[in-house]
Amino acid sequence: MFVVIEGIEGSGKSTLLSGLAQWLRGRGQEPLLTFEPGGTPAGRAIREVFLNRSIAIGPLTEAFLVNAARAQHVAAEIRPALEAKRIVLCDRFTDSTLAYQGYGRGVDLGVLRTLCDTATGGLTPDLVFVVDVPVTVALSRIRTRAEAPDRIEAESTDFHERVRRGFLELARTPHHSVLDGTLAPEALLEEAIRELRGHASARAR
Ligand code: Z5A
Repeated sequence: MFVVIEGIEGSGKSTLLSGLAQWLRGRGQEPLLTFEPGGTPAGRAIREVFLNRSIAIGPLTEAFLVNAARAQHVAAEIRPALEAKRIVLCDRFTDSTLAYQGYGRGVDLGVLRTLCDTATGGLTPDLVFVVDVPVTVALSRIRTRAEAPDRIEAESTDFHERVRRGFLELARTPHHSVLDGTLAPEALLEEAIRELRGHASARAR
């Protein structure tokens, strides 16, 4: 089963992903925990360029970079794990490209869908959690960090609002589940586990 967690930065995705992984391990599973852009040595190298504000790149280049990392990630990590019947928990996937480079940067959504489909070879998640929080809440969480803001973090509040709207529009499908990211971490995890269980039993029927 391929599960993706999406949302604006600071929404609590990584915290939720760790909680889900721990819960699955407690049930004897060995999930693959992974993230984008990254997930492979090539992906991590691409991520350095992607997030580094001192290297000038345009929106289309951003889209190509994340999809170059994704092609390697899907081929080398995600597909083999799924073929081995492992649950894959991935922090961000193609919706992030549509939300950030599409809704945020203005790259044509049709072009982005073609790029993403090419990179994934048509692989789509079974379930996408969208952890939704107001931009002000998310930004206040990440502004406590010591590191300088990266290329995306440095963007305006308007940009992050467009990205949030994008995630919510993209979530109007049966394989998406929007979670309230203002809940306490434990309550958010409970919600996600409930959804995951419901989804897994629907798949088993
Ligand atoms: N990007 C893109 O543009 N296009 C693409 O196709 C892809 C990505 C795949 C990667 O950033 C950037 O790449 C990302 C989009 C872009 N940039 N942005 N913005 P990243 O990997 O460095 O980081 P991130 O994925 O955006 O998220 P993050 O910084 O790791 O945040 P998070 O995972 O959403 O949240 P967290 O780390 O779990 O929690 C953040 C803080 O909130 C932390 O202090 C927690 O203790 C706290 N927290 C967590 N949960 C809660 C709850 N429930 N309540 C209260 N406080 C909480």
